[in-house]
Amino acid sequence: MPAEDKIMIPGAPSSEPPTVEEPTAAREPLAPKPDQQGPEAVSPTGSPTGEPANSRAQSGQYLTTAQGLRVGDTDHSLKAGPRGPILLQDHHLREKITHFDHERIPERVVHARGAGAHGVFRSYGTASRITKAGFLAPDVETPVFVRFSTVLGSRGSADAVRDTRGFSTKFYTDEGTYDLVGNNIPVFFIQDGIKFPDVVHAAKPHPDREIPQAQSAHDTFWDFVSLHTEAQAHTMWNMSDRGIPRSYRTMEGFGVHTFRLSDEAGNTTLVKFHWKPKQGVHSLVWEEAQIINGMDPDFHRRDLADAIEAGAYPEWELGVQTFPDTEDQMFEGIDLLDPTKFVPEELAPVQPIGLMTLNANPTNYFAETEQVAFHPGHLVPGIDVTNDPLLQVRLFSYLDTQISRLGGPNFAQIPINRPHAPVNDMLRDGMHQTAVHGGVAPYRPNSLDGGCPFLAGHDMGAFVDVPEELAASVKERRNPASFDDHFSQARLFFRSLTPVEQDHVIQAYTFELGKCYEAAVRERQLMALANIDAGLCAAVAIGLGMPAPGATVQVPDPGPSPALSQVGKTWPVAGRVVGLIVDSSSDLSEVSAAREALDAAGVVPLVIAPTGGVLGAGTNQEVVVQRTYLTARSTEFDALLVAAGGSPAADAEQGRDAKAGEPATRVDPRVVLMLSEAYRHAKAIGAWGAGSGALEAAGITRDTPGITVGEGPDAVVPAVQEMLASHRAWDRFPAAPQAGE
Ligand code: HDE
Repeated sequence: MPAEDKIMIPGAPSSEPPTVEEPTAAREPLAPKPDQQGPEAVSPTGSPTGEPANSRAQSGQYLTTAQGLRVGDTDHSLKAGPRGPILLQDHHLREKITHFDHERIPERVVHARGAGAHGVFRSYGTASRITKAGFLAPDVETPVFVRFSTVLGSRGSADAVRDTRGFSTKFYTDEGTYDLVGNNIPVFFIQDGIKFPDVVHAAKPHPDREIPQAQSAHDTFWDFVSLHTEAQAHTMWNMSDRGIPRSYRTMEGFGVHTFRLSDEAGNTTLVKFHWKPKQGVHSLVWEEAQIINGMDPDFHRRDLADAIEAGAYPEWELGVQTFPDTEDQMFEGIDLLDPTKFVPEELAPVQPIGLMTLNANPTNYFAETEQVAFHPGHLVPGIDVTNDPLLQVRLFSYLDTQISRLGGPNFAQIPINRPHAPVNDMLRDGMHQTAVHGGVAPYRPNSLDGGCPFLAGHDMGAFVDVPEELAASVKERRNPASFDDHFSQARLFFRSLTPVEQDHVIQAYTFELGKCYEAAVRERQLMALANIDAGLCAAVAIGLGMPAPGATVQVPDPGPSPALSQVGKTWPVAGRVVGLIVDSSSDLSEVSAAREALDAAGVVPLVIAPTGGVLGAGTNQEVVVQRTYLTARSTEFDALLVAAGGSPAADAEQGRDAKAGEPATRVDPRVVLMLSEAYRHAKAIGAWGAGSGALEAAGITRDTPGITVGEGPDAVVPAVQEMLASHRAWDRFPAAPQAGE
C-alpha cells in the first residue's frame, strides 16, 4: 500500500521517528515554589557522595528519643509505684522495645555470614585496549567495598568451615556502580540457574532438625551431587584445600562466568575475571579448621579486621583471561558459557589490569556489611553479560532478593549502596523512601521539569547493550551438547595437585561421605569418583570400607594445570602470624631480638607466656605478653618459635610441686599441645635455649622437615621465615597413594 494511503490512527505507536525534537541542552527544572521549603537534607540519591553517611545518626551529647526529645531516665519503666504494673503510656519504653523487636532483618538465603572492608582499586590501564569502562582506564582510582562470605552457614556460623567462599566487590565508579560478585572457586555446581534452589536446599541443614550447620558433610548434599554429576567439578574444589582457606586475605577470587567487554568502537572480547592475592594462596588443614571453629568461630573475620587495623592492607591484583568473541563461544574445546568449566591458566594466561587495596574496616557491621546489596546486573559501559544460563538467572535473583531482605525497592539509598555517580532515576516512592524528590514530572518525555532527565547517547556515557546476533533457534528446555561432559575438569583438577594435596582431597571425601548414613548415597558418589580418577575412588572406598566401582563413562583426559597447585611456590611472609612461646626460663633479650627480626619482615609476632602482663617489668628488657598459655592455641599461628622449657612460675601457676624423681620444672602441657598440633599441621617450628627441651617433650625430633633448633634467634628466625614463605613443611604430611587409572 502506498505510504499516503496508510490509515492514520491518532495516538497509535508509529514506526516513524518522532517528529517532536527532544530538548538536547539542559535547562533548569522549574524552581521549587516558595511554599516548598522542605527538610534541608538533599536527596540521598542525588549527590555523588551525599552527606556523610552518618549525618543524621547519633549527634549531640544527650540521650534522646528517635524524635530528639532528651531522656532523663532510660533504666526504669514508668510504673504505678515502685512495685506496681508498667503503664501503657510509657512512650519511651515502647519506642525502645519496639525498635529492639525489629532490629533483625532476614539473613541472606545464601552467603549469610560475611566480613566486609573498604578499599581502593587502581587501574593499570591495560584493559583499556578491550573495554571503554572508565574505571579501567590508566591510573584511575575507584573506591570499593568488598564482602567475603561463606555460602551455607547462618549469620552466626563459624568461619573456617569446608565451603565455597563469596568474594563480592562493589566499585563505586563515576559511571555508576559496578558489582563483581564472585567466588573463591572458578566453577559452579550447576549449569542452569533454575537448579539453584535445588542445590541450596540439598546443601543447607536437613529440614527436620536443622542440622548440620554450615557443612556439606551430610546425606542430602551428597545425594544431590551424586545424582547431579555436573556438580562434581565444584565439589572436587570444595574437597581440596581450597574449601578451607587460611584467611580471606589468602584466597583467589573468580568472576566464574564469562563476561563480554566492549571498546569505544564496539569491538568485543570475552573475559573471565580473576583476583590474585598478593599475600599468596594458602589454606588450612582439616584438623586445624575444626579446632579453629571451636576456638575462634570468627577466625576469618578477625584476621581481616586485625590486618587492616594493623596497617597490613591486603591486596589483590585483578586480572582477565581473554578469549575471542567467536560465534560458538568455545575456547580450546571449553564452552565459555558453561559455568561448571574453567579455562586453565596455561591455555589463557591471567593478564593483570589493576590492584585493589583494602584499607579501612567498616564503622558499623549492620549498616555496611549486612546492608550492602550486590547484583551482577550492576554494570557499567564497556562490561556486559553473556548468555551463560546461570548468570542469566542471577540477573533476576539479586535484585529480587534485596527487596525482601532490605524491605523494599529503595535499598540503593542506603549509604553503603549509594552510587558515587549522580542519580536521576525517576523511580519514586516505595517503602523506606528517604529522598525528598523535587519537581512534578517524574516521567519522560516531559516539558514541565525542564524536559529533564535527558537520554545519553553512547558517546555521553550511556550503557548500550552489546548488540548480539542470535542464531535462529527453537524455544526449548535443553542444554547444548557441549555441556554434557561432567567429569573431565574434576579429573583435570585432581591430577594437577601434588600428592600431598591429593591426599587431603581423599581425606575430605572420606570424611564427608563417612558422615552420610545412606549407603546408596556413598555408593553413588563412589561411582562418580570412579569416572574422575580410579586411584581417588579406590582410596576413598578403602576409607569407607566399601568396594570401589569401575568407571562407567569415557572421560576426555585434559592435561594437568600446574597453576592449580598451592605447593612448591614461595610467597611473601608479611602479615603472617608467628607465636613466640616464652616463660621465665627464656632470655628476654633473645625474645626481643626475635620480635624485632620478625617485625622487620612484616611478620606479626605474638608473645605467648604462662600469664599475662609484662615480662621483665621494671627492667630495660620489658616484653609485653599478647597471649597466655590459657588463651593461645596453635591454630592462631602460621609458625611457632619456642624459647620456653618449663619454669617455676608456670609450675606455681598450676599449683605444681616437683615430686621426687621428677625434673625440677616440666614443660607446660599447653605448650606441648601447641607444639604437637603445629607439628601435625606441618607448620614451621624453631627453638633455642630451653625451647629444645619443649620440642623433646612434644616428641618432635630436630631432623624433621620444617624444624629448626639453634643457638639463638639469629640462627633460628631466618630459617623459620624461609619455611613460612612456602606456607607449610609439605614433606611432613604422608604422601597420597598414586593417582591415575
Ligand atoms: Fe549468588 N546469590 N546466586 N552466586 N551469590 C546471593 O543475593 C543466586 C552464584 C554470590 O556478599 C543472593 O544478596 C542464584 C554464583 C555471592 O552480599 C541471592 C544463583 C556465584 C553472594 C543469590 C547464584 C554467586 C551471593 C543471596 C544461580 C559466584 C553474596 C543474598 C543462578 C559467581 C553477596 C543476595 C554478598 C548471594 C542467588 C549463583 C556468588 C539469593 C539464583 C555462580 C558472592 O540473590
